[in-house]
Amino acid sequence: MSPSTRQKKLATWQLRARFAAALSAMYAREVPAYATLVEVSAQVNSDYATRNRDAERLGSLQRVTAERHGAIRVGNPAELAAVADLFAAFGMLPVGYYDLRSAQTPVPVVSTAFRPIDADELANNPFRVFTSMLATGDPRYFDTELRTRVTAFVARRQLFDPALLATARVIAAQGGCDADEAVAFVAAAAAAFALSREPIDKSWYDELSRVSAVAADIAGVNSTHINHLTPRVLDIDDLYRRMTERGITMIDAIQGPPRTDGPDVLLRQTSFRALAESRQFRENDGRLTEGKLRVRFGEVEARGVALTPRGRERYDAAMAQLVGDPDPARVWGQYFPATDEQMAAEGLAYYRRGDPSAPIVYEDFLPASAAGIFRSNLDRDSKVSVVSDTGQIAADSGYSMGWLAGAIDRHIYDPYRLYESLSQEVPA
Ligand code: OOG
Ligand code: NI
Repeated sequence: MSPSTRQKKLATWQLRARFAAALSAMYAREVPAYATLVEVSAQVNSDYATRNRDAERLGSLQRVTAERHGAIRVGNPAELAAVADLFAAFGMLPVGYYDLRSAQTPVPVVSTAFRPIDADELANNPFRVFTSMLATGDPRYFDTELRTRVTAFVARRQLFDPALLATARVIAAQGGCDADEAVAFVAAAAAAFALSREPIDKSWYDELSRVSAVAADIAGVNSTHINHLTPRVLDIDDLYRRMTERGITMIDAIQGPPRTDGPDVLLRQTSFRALAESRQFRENDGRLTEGKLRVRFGEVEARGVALTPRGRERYDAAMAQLVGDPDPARVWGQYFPATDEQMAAEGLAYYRRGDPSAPIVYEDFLPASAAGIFRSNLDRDSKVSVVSDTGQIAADSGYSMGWLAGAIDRHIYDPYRLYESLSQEVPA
C-alpha cells in the first residue's frame, strides 16, 4: 500500500471539529463550572427537542450540541495576523469588525470573529472565535509613554511557536492533512490557548489594570488564553433557571433580544464569573507571591435567524426602546412581527431562497452583548472617556475594518454579504 492510501486524510471541517473538541476538553478540565454548563446545556437541548417538533429549524441537533464559540485577546496586528494564519488551517476566516470602544460600556479593543463561511462548513461545525486586539493607539487609554512600553512588551513576546504557524500555513494551503499529523497539530494548536502558569510581573500587571482590566489581561502577561468557551442552547431561559438551581450565579440578565413568542432573532447570551484562580506574581524585589485572578469565565448562548440591515435597524430601535420597560415582549411586538412568513415578507431576516421555513442562523456576534460580557466579568471597571490632550473625546484613532484588514493583510468578510449569498444558494 502506498502511504497516501494507507493514511486517512482529514478535511478542514474535521480538523476544526477536533480543535473545538480539544479546547472544550482542556477548558472542562480547568474550569469546573464549564463542565457543568456543558452538561446542563445538553439536557436543555435534548428536552427541548422532545417538546418541539421543529427543534432543528436553526440547525441540526448534532451541529448545535457540538457548537461552541471561544474568545481570545491579542496585543498587536502581528499577533492577530498569526492568529489568522493558525485559524485558516481550520477553515476559520475573519468576519465582521467590532469596535467595542464605542459600546455603551466601552472596552479598549477592536475585534473580528474567525469562523467558517460556507453553508456546508457551517453545518458540519460552526466553531468561531471572537478575537480582540488591544487598541493601544487610543489616547483615552494610553498616553504616548505607556503606549511605547506596551508596544515594546507585546513586540518581544511570542504567542505561537513558529513551527506551529508554518504547519498551519501548509495545512491551509492543502485544505487538510493526514490523520496522524492532525493529532499533533490539533494538540499543539489547543495548547497555545491554555492559561499560562508563568509568574506575572506584578507592578506591570497592576499598572495596566489601572488603565483597564482588559489591557492587563492582554498585555500584562506573555501569552494569550481562551477566556471563555460558549455552548449553544435551544432554550436559554430554561438554561438560566437550571444553572441558578444548581447554585451557579449567573449575571443578572440575558443579553440581547427579549424572550418572545415570535421567531428567535440574532443572539441571546448570558454568562457567569469563573472562580478566581491562583497565580504566581513576581514582585519588584524578585520575590514570588501567590495571588488570585479571574480571567476565565463561562457563557452560554441561543441563536436565532440572521437579520437583514433593515431588520437590524429595527432591532437597534427596539432595543433602545426596551431599556427599563417592564414588558419587553410587548415593546418587541411593536417592532417585529410574530411569524417567519411576515419576517420574510417584510425583508427583515434572511431565509434560504425566501422560504420562511428555512431560516438562516445568525453566525456572528453583537457589540452591545460582547461589551456587556466583557465588563460583567472584569474584576474592576475600566477607566473610560479619559479626555485627550485636545480636550476632545478621541474618535476612532484610525481604527476601522479597512485598517484592520490592511494591518493583518487579509480580507475581512462582511457578514451581510455572506448571509445574502447563503440566502440565494440552492439547497444541496
Ligand atoms: C470577548 C467577549 C465577546 C461574545 O460572546 O460576545 C464574546 C471577550 O471577552 O474577550 O465572546
Ligand atoms: Ni462569548
